[in-house]
Amino acid sequence: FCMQIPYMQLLCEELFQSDQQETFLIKECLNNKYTHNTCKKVFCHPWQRCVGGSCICKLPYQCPKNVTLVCSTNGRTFQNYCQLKAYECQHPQEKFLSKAKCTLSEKFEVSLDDADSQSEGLIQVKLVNHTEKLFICNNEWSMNEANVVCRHLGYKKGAKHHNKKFEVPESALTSSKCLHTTCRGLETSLAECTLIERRNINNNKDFASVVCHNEDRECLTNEFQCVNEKCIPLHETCNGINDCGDLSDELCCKECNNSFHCNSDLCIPNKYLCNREVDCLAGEDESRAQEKEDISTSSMDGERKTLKTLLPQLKCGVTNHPVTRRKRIIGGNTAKKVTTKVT
Ligand SMILES: [Ca+2]
Ligand SMILES: [Ca+2]
Repeated sequence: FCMQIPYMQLLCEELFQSDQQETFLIKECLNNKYTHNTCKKVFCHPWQRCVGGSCICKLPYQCPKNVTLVCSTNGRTFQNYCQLKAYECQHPQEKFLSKAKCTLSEKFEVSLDDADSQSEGLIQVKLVNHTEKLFICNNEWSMNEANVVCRHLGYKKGAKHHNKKFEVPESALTSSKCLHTTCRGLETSLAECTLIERRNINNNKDFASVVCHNEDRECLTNEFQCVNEKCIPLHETCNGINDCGDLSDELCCKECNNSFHCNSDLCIPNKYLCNREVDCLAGEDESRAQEKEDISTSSMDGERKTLKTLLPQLKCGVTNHPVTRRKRIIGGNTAKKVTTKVT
């Protein structure tokens, strides 16, 4: 409609530009179509390697050995999570199921509870070695988790909304527990996320919901087009949350909203600061000395971190990390000790 009337076109362009100015996006950078697989922006997964600027699949044997046995959805036991993920990288139908040797016919199930649609609703999960289905708690529920739920259910672009209200069914009203869920946002199965059974405090009926992305359309002027062609509101760019699902909304940011700016113009969540994992390529998220509790929980995220520690990395702060001194040999002689003054 804008484009048909010349003076309206000008007005529209101005409007569009003012929308653009409200964001921290770097326009030239967006042309490169960076994603979570661009290793000049982010680290590749431990089951990938960086070749020519892109993360590509490792072969399972290139993974570190002997971490923890894991089971795949096809009932095969792998030596560790990295080996399974490296295999999945080339055979996407085989996904992570559980952190143990496979036992007969165990299933991890995710379903959406809504009478009218298959692609939206409250989320129910049946964990491995459990019989009951639990709803997901709504606290700390973000697009990171919603994207993983939809991807798990086969919606490649992930989620469209993560906070739509749905009617709570009878079964949920009597439920005393819910499942607290945190994901990194790039998992291919919800089973890889941290899932913790929690008492449903005060019988809160506020459960997590999701609307999965099952449409293709042009993005509006107040929307950002992700590299995977999903449309998200412009104000959700550069906020540390992987709303796109392929991270493309966080990779070209001159500043960040409520999140941390890495030197590579990537925004990461504040909770990734000094969490003993390097998230910014140059390690600036871990280079500031900060007091932080160890929040390690049992999940594949912990396993992924363990795998990452086997790769070269930086340490957080300056305290509590004794440096091993080695005598360096230069030209066959022991190097002289150099005294440096600390000011
Ligand atoms: Ca975002
Ligand atoms: Ca970090």
